[in-house]
Amino acid sequence: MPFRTFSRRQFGRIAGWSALGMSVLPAGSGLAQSSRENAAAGARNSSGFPKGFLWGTATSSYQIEGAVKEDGRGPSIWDSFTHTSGTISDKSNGDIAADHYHRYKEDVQLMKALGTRAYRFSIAWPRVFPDGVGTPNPKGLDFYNRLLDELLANGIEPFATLYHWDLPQALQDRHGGWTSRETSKAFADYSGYVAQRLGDRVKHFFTINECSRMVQLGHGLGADAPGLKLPQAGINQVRHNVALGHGLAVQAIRAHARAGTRVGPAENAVSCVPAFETPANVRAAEMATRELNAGYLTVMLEGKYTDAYLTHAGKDAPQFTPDELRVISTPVDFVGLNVYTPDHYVIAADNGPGYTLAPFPSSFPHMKASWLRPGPEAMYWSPRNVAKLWNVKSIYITENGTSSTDKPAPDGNIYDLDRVMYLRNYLTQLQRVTAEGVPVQGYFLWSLIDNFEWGDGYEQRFGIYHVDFETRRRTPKLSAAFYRETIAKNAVV
Ligand code: GBH
Repeated sequence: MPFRTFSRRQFGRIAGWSALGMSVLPAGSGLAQSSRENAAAGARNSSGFPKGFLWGTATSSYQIEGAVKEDGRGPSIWDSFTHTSGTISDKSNGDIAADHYHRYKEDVQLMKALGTRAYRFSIAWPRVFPDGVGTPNPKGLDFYNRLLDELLANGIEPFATLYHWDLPQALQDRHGGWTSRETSKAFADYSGYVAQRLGDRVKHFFTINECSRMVQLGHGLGADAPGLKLPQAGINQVRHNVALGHGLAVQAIRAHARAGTRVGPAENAVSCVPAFETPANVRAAEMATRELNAGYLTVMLEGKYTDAYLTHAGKDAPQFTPDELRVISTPVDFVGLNVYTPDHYVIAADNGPGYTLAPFPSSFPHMKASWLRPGPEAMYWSPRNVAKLWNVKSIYITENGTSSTDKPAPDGNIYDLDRVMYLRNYLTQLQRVTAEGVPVQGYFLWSLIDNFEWGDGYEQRFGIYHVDFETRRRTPKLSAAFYRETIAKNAVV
């Protein structure tokens, strides 16, 4: 049997939904009423989320858009990287990806069918400034104008990420990219321009997605663009320049956006979970969170590198000025956290740092991606530790999700039970943390649709909608039905 398919016109009766046991409610009629009732039930129910909790999905430009040469877009470091042999496991690239550039209207309908009220996407810097700096390209910005209008017309609030790794190649060529502060400054100029032009409709901006990954994998391991393997001093300097770019961008957005615009980072913070919950282990996990994020959230929120970070770096420590630390720690309005896996289980210890990071036994399970060890408690401890350590008053979970094999069953449906299991367990911990008053205000599931998964090409699918990369047809997986039901009830189902 072929995949379940639907067009925009057919949306009110998506075959995939009913085949997956979901009733399809006509848009604009009973749905609003029933979600209100469900939300009220959720508030009484121990599995419920706070009233008004914001449910969304997330994507990024290079992973979904395609159209890399259209409307004046300049090349990015990811175009160069994917077109270098030996970089991507299946030798693929993002030239077409999910073709979102041409199919964004259909994709907004996918969001609407889930009942999501928010969408986190990223803006491709080389569409807006093909050369990194200088004259903006109006046609590039127009794509985001069209997307924003479509989102708002469908009742979906846009949350824009300014940098999800697609640096204009021109800046890599001219300055060595993030090895130079010139790139930090160029990022601020671009951010200010976008905030001015889109700030009438975008009320929430994320600066940089996962500083940690672009520093480590892009400049240390060479596994992500720009594929550099710098010595430790170089990596530490890139980390500092990236943090500086974040701080300068916060200031530029404040200077150019409308009053009330909110801005913050979206970081894959190193997630430290107490091995089990004794007061000593809980305290140890807090200390580990502060130290292991020293070059990222800690410096952004405290305005200094920890003593242990600088001592450990020794002669490789980054060059910085006190003024730069003040810029890096410009106050933010919220912290975005990408939560996938517990990076460390922590045990209190009578040693120098005060904790031991327990090594993972080789028998510890993982999801389809070998790095993705399921540890649902990370969804509790990541926001809880960030709120506690730095008194953060507003947190968004900016990504959470998993890949799965996602092979259609004989009946044509994709029963991604491992993803449903993963999401159900993580959302249970998210419910726990919100019920305890930790200020998590929204959740963006990674990802809306299958997409280009960086070095893993198209071999790891993270979408809750399947994409056939031959036809670009989208089909809901079972997890889409699960998420839709969770949103409608405002409670884990
Ligand atoms: C996120 O990274 C990204 O923001 C997103 O673009 C991506 O599609 C999504 O998650 C799914 O991966 O290869 O063994 O060195 C998630 C955090 C941290 C996960 C680095 C992969 C590399 C492991 N990532 N990690 S390894």
